[in-house]
Amino acid sequence: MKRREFLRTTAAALAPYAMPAAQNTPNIVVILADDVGYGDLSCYGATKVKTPNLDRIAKEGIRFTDAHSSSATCTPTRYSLITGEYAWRKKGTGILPGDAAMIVEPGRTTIASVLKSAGYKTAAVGKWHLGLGAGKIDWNGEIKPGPREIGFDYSFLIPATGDRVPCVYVENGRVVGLDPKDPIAVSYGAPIGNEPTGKDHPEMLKVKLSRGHDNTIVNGVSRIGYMTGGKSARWVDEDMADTITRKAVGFIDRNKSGPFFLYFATHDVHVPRVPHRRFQNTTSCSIRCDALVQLDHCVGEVLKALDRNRIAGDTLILFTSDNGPVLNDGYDDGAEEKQNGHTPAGLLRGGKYSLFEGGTRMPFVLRWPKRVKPGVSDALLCQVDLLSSFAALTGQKLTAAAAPDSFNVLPALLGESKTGRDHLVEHANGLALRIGTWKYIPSLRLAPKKGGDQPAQLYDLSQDIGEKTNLAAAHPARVREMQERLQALQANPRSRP
Ligand code: NG6
Ligand code: CA
Repeated sequence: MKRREFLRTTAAALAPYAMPAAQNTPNIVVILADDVGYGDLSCYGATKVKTPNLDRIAKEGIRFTDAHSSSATCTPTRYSLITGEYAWRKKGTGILPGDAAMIVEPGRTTIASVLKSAGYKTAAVGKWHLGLGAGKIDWNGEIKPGPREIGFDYSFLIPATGDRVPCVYVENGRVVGLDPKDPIAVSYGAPIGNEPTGKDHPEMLKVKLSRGHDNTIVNGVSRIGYMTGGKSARWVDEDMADTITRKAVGFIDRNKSGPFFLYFATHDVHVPRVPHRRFQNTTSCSIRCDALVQLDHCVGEVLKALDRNRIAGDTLILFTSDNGPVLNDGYDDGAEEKQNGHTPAGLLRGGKYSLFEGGTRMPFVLRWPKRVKPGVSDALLCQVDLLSSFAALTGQKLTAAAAPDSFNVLPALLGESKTGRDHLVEHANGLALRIGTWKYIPSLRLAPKKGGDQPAQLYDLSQDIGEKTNLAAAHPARVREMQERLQALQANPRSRP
């Protein structure tokens, strides 16, 4: 008996409620990139930038063409992926400041807790952005609750985003490299400390500002929020991708006998885009593309770790992104001017913050050599479905209250069915509804400076993937039906069948 099987058998014997058959407990690696759009990878048609490692996953696995993040911004998408609940059902799940309390209740069923009860070792590495602690955080002590309280055995986190303080890593609830004589303080209100800010010292900045981000300067980049202290613990943006990748690979190496679940949330290609020097100026389509190449390299390091440990065949690896692309997101780093024909959302309309498909339709490639046949799938899927699907895969039962919007789409994920969900609620600053390839966006009342009132929109994505021709006037019955369905989905606290 191989060591891996032996360990599984032993784990199964010790945990009578978790009796997974070996072929149903692959290692699972979910790589969630940041602000990477549908057209950003060469396997999705990009030509100005090459992403060979991601292309390898696509070639050896399934490339999904209609898979979605649950929202067009980061925090709500991550909340949904972890909890299996649409974030718009719950107040306080919008983009969080860096000192927010954790928005996932400790003890709740999460993607990590489900896999943990199936005998997995679990880890979250990289961008968190779901809040930490229960109120006012003391960054100098144990930061709790955090990932451990929702099912992750190990964590190494960027607490919020690269553009928000505190600019430090938190490993298993402690700031890494902190000198107790130089304690950290953080403020998202009044300025604190006497360090230079981007507002007063734009000449000190290595990345120019366009909107916001003009508080404390850390490593030559000014951020949202003020921080003092923690000098020895502050990250260096140029090293961030290597640092978190090393932690992800370290977790794989330590747990190669499996099964393990790694949630690896990269920071690329979110702002501030400050890739390592070896990636800067390596593409013809701006620093954003340089960051994409860095991201692809990090994915390659994960693939190498699986190969080196001879566990690639037994590992389900999935790559996707948290929301659509944006060029200028508050820093003027030249991305807007220097695309050179690169189209981050491909043929889709909209991007980050948008209810059009570019907001939530994501690159989504999945490989599991021992079980999944390579191919392309147009099944409608959402990241909110991963929880139920992985529960089904590993034989875990969910209570009726758990994961209220997470569908078991395992057959579609594994390429055994072409059908995913029948419908999906898409979320940005409002809600939209997909039923099959039909897309409905309700009428919106907007201030004149935001474009004024918008009529209801209806698109047939099978003919019009770019959402150019509004068919609402031609199909009043369908509009009414979709409007009622969307209202019902909002009124009912759960949509899981
Ligand atoms: C916005 C920030 C943007 C980005 C975003 C969150 C400004 C002007 N804009 O408020 O830079 O941080 O929040 O991005 O500050 S997300 O991908 O984490 O949702
Ligand atoms: Ca994002």
